Amino acid sequence: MTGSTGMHIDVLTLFPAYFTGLLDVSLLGRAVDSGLLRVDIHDLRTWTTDPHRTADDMPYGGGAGMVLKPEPFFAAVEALYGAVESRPRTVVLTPRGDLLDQARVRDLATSERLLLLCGRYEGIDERVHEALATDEISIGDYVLAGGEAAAAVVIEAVTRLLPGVMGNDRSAMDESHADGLLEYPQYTRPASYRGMDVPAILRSGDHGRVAAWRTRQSVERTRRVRPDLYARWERASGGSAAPRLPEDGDEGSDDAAD
Ligand code: JF8
Repeated sequence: MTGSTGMHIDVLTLFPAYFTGLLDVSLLGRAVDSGLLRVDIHDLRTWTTDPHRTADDMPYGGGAGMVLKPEPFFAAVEALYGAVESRPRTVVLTPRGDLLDQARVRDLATSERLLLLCGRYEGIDERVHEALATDEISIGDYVLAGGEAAAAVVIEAVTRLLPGVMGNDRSAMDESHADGLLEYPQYTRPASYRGMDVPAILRSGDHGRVAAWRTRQSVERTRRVRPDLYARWERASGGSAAPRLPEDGDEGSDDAAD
């Protein structure tokens, strides 16, 4: 890994096999191969001490299910980072965490090192949250069986922001006025497929009108599908690019104009 631009991510999990393959393909594989990203997956059981390598125990106070013991997490952190003073950004993936959004992803992407802690069963002993976590993050309001899928989401979202991982087109676009809006519709060949035509404006060669059409599609789609994002974008941008469209069903008038 390069010292200046690379990121080093450690993952603590009871299921290291979950990440097999993930780091070999596509964007993540390329980032690893080009030295921009290093990911070390660690089996939490490495830091258990009993012959059965027990990582969980019954919850104090009773109740169904098991809780991950604190000792293996603390031992792992001490083994991986030595002095407790020099610890990296440590993210516990948990349904009760802050909802992950792109601002948080950008923030995490500025770290040189990340440690991702994955729980299972009923979760992780609270003392791990208190003493080791710098961040508690949830990827959405639905129930997973453990933190691994959420950790994979964090790794992918962060990696695509690392300098050199993606093309410059994308980076420029992320900073543009369209930041915070949903994507506009994309088409490729053929121009007509099973009776469905690519909007004529996209084939007109008029880059100004194409850009205006795309912006309007993004704005309108966001307003209809994600009013929460739309309100935030309007506040952030002053609604600069937001001339109101007529209601649903009138979108075709754009295309007819060509
Ligand atoms: C878990 C450990 C999660 N958005 C999310 N839904 N569910 C989870 C999650 C995370 C960790 C554990 N069950 C046991 C669920 C996140 N992040």
